[in-house]
Amino acid sequence: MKPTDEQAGAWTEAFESGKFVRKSSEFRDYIKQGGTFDAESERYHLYVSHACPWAHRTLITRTLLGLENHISFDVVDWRMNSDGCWSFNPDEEGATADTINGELSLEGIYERAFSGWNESRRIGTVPVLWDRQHKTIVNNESREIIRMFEEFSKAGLGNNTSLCPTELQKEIDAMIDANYESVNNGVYKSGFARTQSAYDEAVTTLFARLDELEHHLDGREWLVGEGVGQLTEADICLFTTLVRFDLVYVVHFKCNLRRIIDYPNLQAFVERMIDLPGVRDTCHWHHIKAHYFWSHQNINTFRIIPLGPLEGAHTR
Ligand SMILES: N[C@@H](CCC(=O)N[C@@H](CS)C(=O)NCC(=O)O)C(=O)O
Repeated sequence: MKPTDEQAGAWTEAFESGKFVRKSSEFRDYIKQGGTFDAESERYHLYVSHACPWAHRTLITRTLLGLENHISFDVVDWRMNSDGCWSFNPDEEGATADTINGELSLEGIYERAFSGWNESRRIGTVPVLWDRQHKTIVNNESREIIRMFEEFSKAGLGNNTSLCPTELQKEIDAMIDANYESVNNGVYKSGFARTQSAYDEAVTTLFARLDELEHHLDGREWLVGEGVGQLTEADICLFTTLVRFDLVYVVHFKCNLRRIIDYPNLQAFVERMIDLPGVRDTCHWHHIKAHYFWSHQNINTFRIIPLGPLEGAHTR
């Protein structure tokens, strides 16, 4: 269950000529019917942060696939310390203890799955999918975790819907790919840029893609599929970034050419997603806002949390 040397390595900030480069995730096993990690009820557990767009994907997918009674979860404190480490703090509203392993920090979970983790220079990220049976991390890459949740439907668990029907899989993957570097990771590349040119490039690419998506959503409800489209993983992956945009990224990551509220189709898309059953309950505005402005002291020295915006997805 150990990550390979190639896969391993801290996610965080490897900078190449002032550009933020995201490291790849370390644990890449898969839930598969009849496999080492079989799709079974009450066997798997998610560790998430409500602040994190990547972790948010997994909670929304869990809800939309009706897996609430099959996959449990714990929530870290919104405060990420200066080393980039997450901790458990049940006294914080919306956060929990580690109810499975009793650890005080996420690093403890990683150490359990990979002995020597704490001595390595790696830093544990959320989301984490934990297997109670093998007492290890199955996977810590959001895109793969949401895809493997489909296996539960195949095992007759959940509400028998699919967010990645086979006939749309290619289109879904192409859409997720097209939005990943430009938008999902693009906001981080903008915010963590250490040169003007790296920032300029990230922001220009980000808004060029948002313009395209605004156009793409003309007359459509969802990103992929015939006609108005149908709800898929691609929508979830875009949504968790867009819903944080006006609240955080415009100011904190300097993504300020426009706001999402200035794009009628993107704003309508965000609202459509929030109105899906159960999705609003996965949005924890305080965790989102407080986390970014407090945790990245390198770009917000005095940890001042802005009061606004007065209106946006979070006030709906
Ligand atoms: N590729 C990962 C990225 C996960 C990730 O970077 N999560 C962030 C929170 S938004 C994290 O835990 N970072 C730890 C740190 O900043 O040290 C995924 O999509 O699951």
